Amino acid sequence: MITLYEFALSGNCHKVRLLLSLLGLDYQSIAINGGERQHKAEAFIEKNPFGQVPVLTDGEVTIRDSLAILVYLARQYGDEHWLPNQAAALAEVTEWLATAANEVALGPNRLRLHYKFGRPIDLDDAERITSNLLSILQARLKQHDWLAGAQASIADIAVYPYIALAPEGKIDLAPYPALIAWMHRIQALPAYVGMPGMWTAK
Ligand SMILES: N[C@@H](CCC(=O)N[C@@H](CS)C(=O)NCC(=O)O)C(=O)O
Repeated sequence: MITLYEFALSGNCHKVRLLLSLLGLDYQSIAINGGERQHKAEAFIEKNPFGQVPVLTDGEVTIRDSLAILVYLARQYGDEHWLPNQAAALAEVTEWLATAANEVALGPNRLRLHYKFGRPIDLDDAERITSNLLSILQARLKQHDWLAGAQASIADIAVYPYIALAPEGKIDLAPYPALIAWMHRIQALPAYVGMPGMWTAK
């Protein structure tokens, strides 16, 4: 049995929910109560010493970090296009996983934390990182349907949530039409699931 420990409003948790659904995997969701700081309680720290969600367990396996979980699910249960075997193709997917952990987290994710949840941040820095990131994504997606390779991969799943949630961080996506077309493609995948606050086609 797969179990996902999560916050409902977390984009990092959404990455995992989305891939689980796209792969048609059954799982149980355990909602962690952030207000009661359940994620910092001893029982949870045993699963993730950083005290963060998401955490996924699958039988005896426990994995922390959304990107590590995507890698696990894709390799364990997915077709090869989600996480290629060939070295250069695997590296291309990994480039975007690194972008999700760095620029996406420091840009649109931080802006949403600020505007939606009141977290103090360096606004200029987050806006500069976001604007550079969106331009790079726009350039890639103007030429290609997907971030890595010719089919959807975990590169797309890793980057997508905080881009689709960008309007909650007061980011206007209208100047990036190729990004909007890519979000349409992701939302059209069979068994796609969204979450509140995400950009959707009008
Ligand atoms: N690198 C981690 C980041 C996880 C993360 O920041 N989780 C947030 C929710 S989106 C969290 O648990 N925050 C509570 C805290 O850090 O105390 C991942 O990708 O899973």
